[in-house]
Amino acid sequence: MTKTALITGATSGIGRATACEFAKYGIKLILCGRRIERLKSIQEALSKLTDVHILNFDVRDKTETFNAIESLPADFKNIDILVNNAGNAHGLDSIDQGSTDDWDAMMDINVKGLLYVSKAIIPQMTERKSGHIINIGSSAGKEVYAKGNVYCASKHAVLAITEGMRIDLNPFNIKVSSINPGLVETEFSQVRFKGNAIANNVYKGFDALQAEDIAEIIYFVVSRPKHVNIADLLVFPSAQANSSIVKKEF
Ligand code: NDP
Ligand code: 8X3
Repeated sequence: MTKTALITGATSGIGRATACEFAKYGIKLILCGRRIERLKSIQEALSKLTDVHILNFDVRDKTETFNAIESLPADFKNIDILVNNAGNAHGLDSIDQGSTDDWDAMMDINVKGLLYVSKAIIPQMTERKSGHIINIGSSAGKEVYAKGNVYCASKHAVLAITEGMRIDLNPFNIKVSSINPGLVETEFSQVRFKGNAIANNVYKGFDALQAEDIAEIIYFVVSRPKHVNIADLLVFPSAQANSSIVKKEF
């Protein structure tokens, strides 16, 4: 039977690549993000392969999030796969220098946004006693690096929430998986450094992971047989050995 997946942060990077990967296999898609024009153009491109519905909301806004998911048409209502991917780092500063606005953004988007989207979707999964939730964490959720403080905390929280979800949702046959990438070349650094030119240096001379690498892994995880759950996966580029190796001064 055709599955339906909801992907947050589908306008860019890992989320967009995952949408393209899923579309190849005919998975029906609900694509979410704030940038509506991007959502429309991705919808147009992928509609040649599968059915695509778009939802335009900010995961920081609880009401918007619940209303958007509530608004899904009947043929997109039963979500089999939730990919909680929306998120970013904001700033790279030592704890004494960090901006409280950046801290708010990371906790509100990466942690609370993930919770709001999950809360809106989990009841229909528990009712049907099936589903698969993929939370995109980070190597930063396993190991703290210099100046990563609050971003690392947000991703440690994602890992803890993932583990809690796996325990609580196990009686409902819902699989919960955490995928934790190292450095992936996306718009991530443009956001972290707020468009500053130093963002261009992050991937220079470094063979980073590409969004498609992670998308293929996500598809692999969701396409395992019913009795197999890949619970927690850490993936680095070959050139990266741990969380701090790439944290040079940009
Ligand atoms: P991108 O910046 O390319 O993509 C981030 C996505 O998140 C965009 O689609 C953006 O959509 C969405 N997003 C951001 N803020 C909000 C918001 N408030 N409401 C709704 N959507 C939002 O980065 P990546 O693809 O790299 O990041 C995806 C995930 O992967 C993140 O959780 C990130 O922490 C994680 N990750 C990234 C790594 C990397 O090195 N790139 C490594 C490890 C983990 P829009 O702006 O349209 O709303
Ligand atoms: C994003 C990767 O190493 O910049 O989670 O924290 S890193």
